Formats: sequence, C-alpha cells, structure tokens
Amino acid sequence: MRVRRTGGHVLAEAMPAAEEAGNDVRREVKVLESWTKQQAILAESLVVLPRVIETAEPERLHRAPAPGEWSAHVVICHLLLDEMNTAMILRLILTQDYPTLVAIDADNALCESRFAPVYPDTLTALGLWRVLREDNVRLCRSVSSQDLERCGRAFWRSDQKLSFRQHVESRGRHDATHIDQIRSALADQRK
Ligand code: NI
Repeated sequence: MRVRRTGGHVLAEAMPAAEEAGNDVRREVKVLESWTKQQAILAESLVVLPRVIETAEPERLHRAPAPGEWSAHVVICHLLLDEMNTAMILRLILTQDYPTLVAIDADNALCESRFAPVYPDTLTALGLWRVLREDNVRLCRSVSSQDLERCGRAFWRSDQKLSFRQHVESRGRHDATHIDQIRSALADQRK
C-alpha cells in the first residue's frame, strides 16, 4: 500500500481506493477487449464455415468418415440446432431473471436421425445457420457490460450457472471444434 502525504495529512485511505478504481478500470478494459475478440470469433465463422464446405460435392458432404461418425452434413445440422439453442439461451438470459435454460438435443442423440434428414441439402441447413448466427452477432453488439454478466440456470454445467459472456465464449470454442471435425471428415474422404 502506498501512502501519499499532502500538507501533513496522510491520505492512506485515498490511495488504495484510487488504486482499486484503477484496477477496476483495467479489469473492465480487459473484459471488454476479450468481449470484442469473442464477437469477432463468432462473426469469423460466418466466413470460415461456408468456405470449408464450398468446394465439396454433395455426396461427399453426406458421407460419414467412419461408421458411427458424423458426416459434414450432420455436423452442419448440429451447428444449426446449436445456433437455435444459442438464440433462445441468449435472449432468455437478457430478458428474464436467472431463467432456467433449455437446449434441444443437448446430448446429440437425435441430430443425425431426426434433424439432419429434414434438410434436402447442406446449403439449406447452412443458410439457416447463417441467418441465425448473423442475428446472434447482431444481438451481441447490442449488449452492455452489465448484460454480459447476467446469468441463467444451465443443467449442463457443474455449477448450474451460465452467463451471457460465458455462453458466447463457449460457442466460439464449439465452432472451432466442429469446423475441425468437418475439415477432417472431408479430408478423410479424399483418400
Ligand atoms: Ni457440438
């Protein structure tokens, strides 16, 4: 603790308060920098994901790389379901006080059999994902730093608590995992 002397008075209390305020500002700047980065990651997938599948033949997109593994088409349909969940989760967190969050096909048991066959081709599913992602990116741009810390009750987390910011961050990582999965599914098929 630094002690500043002014006119003989010791401002021992003033300095730590100022330092604390400085730390708060620095913390806030860090959070906002990280938030800007997270939004950029979500927006970047709008460019990367279409590029990953654009040159692949439809037949190739539908071929599972190995028995029991998802084809690129199923992975895209999973990303679409996940984006529907994200649309709902983010809006529930913003509009209700600690809402109970839900997720369609949270254990990924039905994506391949129930949802992927709904889409006649991968581009239809991708187009829907794109519209929802654009809207979620738009929503993210509108939130305040207080909104970022709003929480919902999430059964899939050990502490049951999920903030707006945490969900967005986790979706960036989720994108990366599944984009890699699509790349390797398509690469395998070229062998
Ligand atoms: Ni997933």
